[in-house]
Amino acid sequence: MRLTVAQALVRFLSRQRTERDGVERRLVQGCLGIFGHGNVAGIGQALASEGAGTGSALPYYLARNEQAMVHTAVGYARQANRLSAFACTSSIGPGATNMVTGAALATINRLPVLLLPGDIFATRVASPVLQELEDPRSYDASVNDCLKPVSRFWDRINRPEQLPSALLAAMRVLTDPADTGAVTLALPQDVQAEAYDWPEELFAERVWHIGRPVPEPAALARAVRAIERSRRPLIVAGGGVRYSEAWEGLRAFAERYGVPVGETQAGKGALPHDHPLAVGAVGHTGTAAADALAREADLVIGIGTRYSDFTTASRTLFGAADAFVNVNVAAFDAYKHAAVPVVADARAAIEALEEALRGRWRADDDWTERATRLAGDWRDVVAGAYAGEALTQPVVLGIVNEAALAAAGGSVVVNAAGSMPGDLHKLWRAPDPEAYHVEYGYSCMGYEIAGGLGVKLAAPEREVFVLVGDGSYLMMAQEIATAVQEGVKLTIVLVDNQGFASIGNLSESVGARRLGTAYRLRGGSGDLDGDRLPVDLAANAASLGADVLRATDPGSLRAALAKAVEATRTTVVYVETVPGAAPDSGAWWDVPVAEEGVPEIRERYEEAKRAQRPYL
Ligand SMILES: Cc1ncc(C[n+]2csc(CCOP(=O)(O)OP(=O)(O)O)c2C)c(N)n1
Ligand SMILES: [Mg+2]
Repeated sequence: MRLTVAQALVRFLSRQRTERDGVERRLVQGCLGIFGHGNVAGIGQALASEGAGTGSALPYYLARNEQAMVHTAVGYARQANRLSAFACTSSIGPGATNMVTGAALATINRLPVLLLPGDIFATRVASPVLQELEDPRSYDASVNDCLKPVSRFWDRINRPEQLPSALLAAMRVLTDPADTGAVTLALPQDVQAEAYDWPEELFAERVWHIGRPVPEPAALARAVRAIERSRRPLIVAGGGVRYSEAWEGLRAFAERYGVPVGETQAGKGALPHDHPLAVGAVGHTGTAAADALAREADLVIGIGTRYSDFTTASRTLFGAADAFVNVNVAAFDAYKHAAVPVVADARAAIEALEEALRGRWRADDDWTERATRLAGDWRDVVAGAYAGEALTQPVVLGIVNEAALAAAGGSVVVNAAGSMPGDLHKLWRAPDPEAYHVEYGYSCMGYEIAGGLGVKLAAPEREVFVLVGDGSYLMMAQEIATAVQEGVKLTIVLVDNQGFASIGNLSESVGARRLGTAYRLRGGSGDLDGDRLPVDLAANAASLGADVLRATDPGSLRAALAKAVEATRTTVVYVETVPGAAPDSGAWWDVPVAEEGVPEIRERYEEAKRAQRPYL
C-alpha cells in the first residue's frame, strides 16, 4: 500500500487497541499538536487526508503550547489509568524542545505519551534549515536529542523501512506497566513526506494486552514470612494501586489483617477517606495519624510506590522499620530500601498475599485500634482546618472540597505545584479512588490547567476542579483557550496569594529571606518589596474566553462554585487568600542549608539530618 511515512504512521496509530481484564479501548485516542514547517506537510497532510475530526481516524486537537499539550496528554493517560494515551505532534526546533519538560514529567510519573517531534531533513541537502542546531562535531545531532534522556523509548526515523519496527517498539513501551513514560519518534521533515510501499499487515488492527504479572511463588512465600514476623505493619499505597485498580483487594487485605493504609500523592484515594483504616497522607506532607504510625511501624508494605523523598520524609520517617516488603510491577522500585521484593501487578499481588496469609496472621489489635483512633483524630483536625470565616488556603480548599463531594457525576481535583499539593495531600477528602489528581512526581508549575483539560477529556462525566496558584497560572494559563475551543468545561479555582507562598516559606526557613518570592514592584530600596503588581489575573482569564467569578468570602466562594458547577462553559473562580497554614505532622524534608552565613539554621539542619537512615 503506497502511503507517505506520515500517512502510514497516522493510519497505524488509529488501529491500535489495548485490552485489560477483557475490556478493549483505543490505544491512541487522538493527536494534540501545533504545526510548523517541520510537521505541516507530513503529519499535517496525513491527518487532513485520513480525517482528523472527532470520531475520525485520529482526532486532532490544536493546543497553545507544546509543553502544555504534553501535560494534557499526561493528564488524560493518568485519568485513564494508563489504559489509553495521546500522541503529540510538533514542528522542529523550539516546538520540539518545548516538549522536553512534558516528557520528563511523563517519564518520572510513569505515564504514557507518544511524542512526534519533527526533525531536520534526513538528506541534509538544504542544511542548515530554519531552527536547526548546527553541531560542528557531528552532522547527526539535532535538538531532538534533548528528548533522549527523558524518554523511555527514543528513535529517529531516517528511512521509511525503519518505521514498522519503531512503531511496534513504541506501542510496547506505551502499554508496558513497568517501563512506560514518554515515547519519542523523531520524524525528519523530508522523511515524513516520503512515499513507500507498505505491507498491508502493518495496518491490521492490533490489540496490546496490558498484563497483570503474578508474583513468583517463592517471592510470595518470602513476603509472607516477612509479614508474619510483623506486629505493627503499615501499608504505603502509591500510584501503582491506582493504575492497577487494586482498591477492592487493598481494602479486603487491610480489613482482614487490621493493617492501616497510608497514601502517597499518586496513591491518594486508595481507600475511601472515611474508612477506619485510612490514615491518609504519609510523609513530609503527611497526616499526624499516618506519620505517627510510620515512625513506629516495624514493617512497611509499599504497594506501587517509588518512595520519593516526600514519602519517606527524606528517609527519616520509617525509623523503627525492621523490614520493607515492596509490591511493584517495576523491579527497580520493588528492590528499593533492601526490601523483600514482590515484582508483580499490585492487584494480583495483594490478592495472592491475602490468600496466603489467611488464618496465619493479623496485626496486633492494639496497633489496629490505635490506627483507627488516630485516623479519627485527624478527621477532626481536618474539620477544624476547613472551618473559619477568613479565606485562608485550608478554608478555600474545604469549600472546594464540599463542592467536589456534592458533584452529581463525581469529581476530580487537579493540582501540581506550590503550597496546595501539601495541603491537599493532608486535608482533601477524596470521594472515590479516581477523584484526586495531584501531579507530584515532577511537581511542575503550569501542569494544572493543561493537565486538567486532559483529565476532563478522559472523564467527561466528572466535574473537574482545577486548583491553580497565581504563580502556576502566570506560567501557563493559555490552555484555557484550548478548553474553550473544544467546548470542554473546567472549573478552575485560581488561588491568588501574590507570589510563591510555598517557596517563600521555604526560603525563610533556609535563611534566604523570602528573596524573590513575592510578586511586588521594585521598590525604593532596590528590592522587590514595593507595591502590589498591577496585574489582574481574573481579567486575564476572561480575556482567554472563560467565564469569571470573583469570590471574596466563604459565602461568595460557595455561591461562585455552585454557579461554576451548573455552568456548561469553562469557569474561573478567582479568590485571594490570606495567610494561614494547614496543620502538619512535623515530618522533615531535606533541603540543604548554607554552611556559612546562617549558623543557627544550619545547626538545626544538621541535627535533623542525624535522623536520616539509609533504610538498609
Ligand atoms: C516549572 C517550575 N518552576 C519552578 C518550580 C519551583 N516552585 C515550586 S512551587 C513554586 C511557587 C508556586 O507559586 P504558586 O503557584 O503561586 O503557588 P503558592 O506557592 O503561592 O501556593 C515554585 C517557583 C516548579 N515547581 N516548577
Ligand atoms: Mg501563589
